[in-house]
Amino acid sequence: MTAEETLVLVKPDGVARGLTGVILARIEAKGYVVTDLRLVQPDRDRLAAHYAEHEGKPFYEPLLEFMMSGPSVAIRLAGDRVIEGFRSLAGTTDPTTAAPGTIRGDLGRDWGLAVQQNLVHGSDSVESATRELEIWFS
Ligand code: DAT
Ligand code: MG
Repeated sequence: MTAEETLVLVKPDGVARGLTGVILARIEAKGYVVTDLRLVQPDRDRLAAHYAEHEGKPFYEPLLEFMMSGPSVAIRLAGDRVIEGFRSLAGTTDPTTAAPGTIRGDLGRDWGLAVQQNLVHGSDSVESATRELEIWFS
């Protein structure tokens, strides 16, 4: 049986702040396996596909602008229950209140912007993971 897979992104803030290594170290220390990894400068079409569920929300345009502001590191990650497990490692969306011990809680903060810069993305379901891996690794 094939292990579950998820898409993780180290977003432009994480790459720009030089945190790719510490984020990868946390993922590897947890025991998940990186099976593919690439530095990607996404265009608007790729991001619109990735964030389709958020179209029309107040933070949508700022989110796309932020995600186009620099490269992200796209990671294909494998392991049993990796979708749930990485979301737990990442912490909740708002970095101000994300639990200490999580990536967002330890390494992120509010910068007073229209969109939260919270360092990482992780797929939220098997369906999302399949869709998002195709978007970033095709
Ligand atoms: P997550 O990344 O935790 O799955 P999401 O899918 O709801 O969160 O939103 C995508 C990104 O958009 C999120 O990582 C940060 C930003 N965001 C979400 N809700 C926001 C809000 N209310 N205000 C500002 N930015 C927000
Ligand atoms: Mg999400």
